[in-house]
Amino acid sequence: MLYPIQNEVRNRLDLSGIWDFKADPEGRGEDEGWFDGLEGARPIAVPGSWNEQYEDLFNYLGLAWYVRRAYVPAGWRGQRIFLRVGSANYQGTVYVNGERVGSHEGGHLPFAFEISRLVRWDAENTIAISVENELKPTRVPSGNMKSAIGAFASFPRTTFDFFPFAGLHRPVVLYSVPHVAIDDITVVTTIDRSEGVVKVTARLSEPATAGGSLTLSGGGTALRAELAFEDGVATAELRVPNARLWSDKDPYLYDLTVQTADDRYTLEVGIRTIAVEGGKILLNGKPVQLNGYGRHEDFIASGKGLNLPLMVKDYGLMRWTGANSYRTSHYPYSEEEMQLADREGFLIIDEIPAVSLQFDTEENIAERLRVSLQQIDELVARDKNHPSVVMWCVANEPMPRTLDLAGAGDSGGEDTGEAEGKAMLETLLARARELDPTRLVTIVTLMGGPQSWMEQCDVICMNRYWGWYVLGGELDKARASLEGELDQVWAKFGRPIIMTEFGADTMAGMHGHPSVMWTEEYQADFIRMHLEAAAAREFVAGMQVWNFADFAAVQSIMRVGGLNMKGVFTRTRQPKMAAHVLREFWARP
Ligand code: BDP
Repeated sequence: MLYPIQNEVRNRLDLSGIWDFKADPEGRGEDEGWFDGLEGARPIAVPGSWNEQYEDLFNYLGLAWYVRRAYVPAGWRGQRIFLRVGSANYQGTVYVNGERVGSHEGGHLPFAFEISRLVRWDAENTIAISVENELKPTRVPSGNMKSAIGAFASFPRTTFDFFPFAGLHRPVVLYSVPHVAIDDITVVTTIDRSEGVVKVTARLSEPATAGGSLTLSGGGTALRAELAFEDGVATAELRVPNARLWSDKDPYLYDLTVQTADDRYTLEVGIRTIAVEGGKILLNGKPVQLNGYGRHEDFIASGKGLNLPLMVKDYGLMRWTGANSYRTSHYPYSEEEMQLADREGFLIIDEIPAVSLQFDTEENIAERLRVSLQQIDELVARDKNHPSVVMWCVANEPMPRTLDLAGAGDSGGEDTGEAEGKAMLETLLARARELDPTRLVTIVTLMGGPQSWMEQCDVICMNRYWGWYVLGGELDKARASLEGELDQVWAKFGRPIIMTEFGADTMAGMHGHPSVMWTEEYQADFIRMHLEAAAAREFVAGMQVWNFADFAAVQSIMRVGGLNMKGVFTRTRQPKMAAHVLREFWARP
């Protein structure tokens, strides 16, 4: 799943823009041939969520159609042509010139179909994509669960705390490649004293025997190796003397080019290693702290749609607070986001959309397992070459049937689904580790969940809300509970701990002296308390505040105005007092 690029042998045409759009609540489009064009269509922006573009579509999660026409440039003739969708949430189906080409499920990862035989060279081509985002118990993440009925039910009925935005969220692109193309590249870097070792495996689109070359350039270095493809696969190793290592402080990128007789692909490569030793995470053999945020792809009007100016601005704001890290809570972010992280030196915990996994019936668990494994496969295939990605996260807050909020490690003899959960979660961890033994793997755990679910994690990632959902308003007691739990978990596992979530809803502009819940003062005190507790513990290897910015959640009595207000910044990116506390801790000269 190489990112489509433009060079002298490859082409790329971005179809972002205004498309025709029509909701299809009765599912008539396929029978009525809507793929040929939409009657009574309205304009819609791609990328973007439909929910934020039209008021009547705000809560619409059913089927909808996107259509546009495009020429394929004549210069692409003789090449293989693909249509690639960056993200269609949740299920996307592609039609070209009236023919159904294929479908993809899972809302946050790219998919591409070859359309060479369908292309018209002498006329415009009609491209249609239907997208459907129904909430279902078997999907990942799940919705419309029976258990969600009751006083804490939300609308829409998600199992997760963010708005289920729908639509084409990332660019749709046409691209072309030579007939025998470079299909995949895997880069693994290690360090041998002052040398950087770059091991590259390249795969062709055919099992051919062929020659090729590999070059690495940057910082005055230019290295070359031969590639001998057998059965379409070749490997080579380059040793970079006095390598300039990639890190959060110096995110140096080399250019790596794979060249074959017909094709050429260049990607940016950072030479770095990531490992764990005792209570430390080691980047290039040296301890590093992962300070930053849990985030969301979320903004007014664009919804979950790729928003490049916002992305650049957010990196600036994160840096301003001194952050060097974030988690792609709770789904894979755009490829553009990952590229920027490589360039800006952010350390990423890269997460699949397995948020709030529940362990109810055997059939549901089996289906969610299937989808989650597919998402791990696709995520690793997409992101494996990003130096910024240091850890795979295979689940956020999997949910036992009962919670042990007092932290006594005892469920009172009830069946919490611990065994089923452990089996599924360990299967997910094993898959990520098998696909990529060079990175760390983890599960982000829920407050009061079974500790046995952490056993196979390289890093213990904990979401904890001492002082908010538990002991709200009592920060002294909250601190004692937090410290007690951190010490207990360290004593038990002896592995680095990252607090992947801690946060307090805060209404910007609301003040209190003394500070009370929801005021800016309370959030500032709450965050200070957590950072102090962490600073006193060497085994805490990272602190990620929940959340970077206020974001759209679902409607419930817990979410004022449908927003989760735990942001350190407002939804329009103005700092709350807490941002200054973070600067004090993280951005000190
Ligand atoms: C955690 C979830 C996160 C929520 C957060 C909260 O991981 O998605 O938004 O709590 O309640 O449980 O704010």
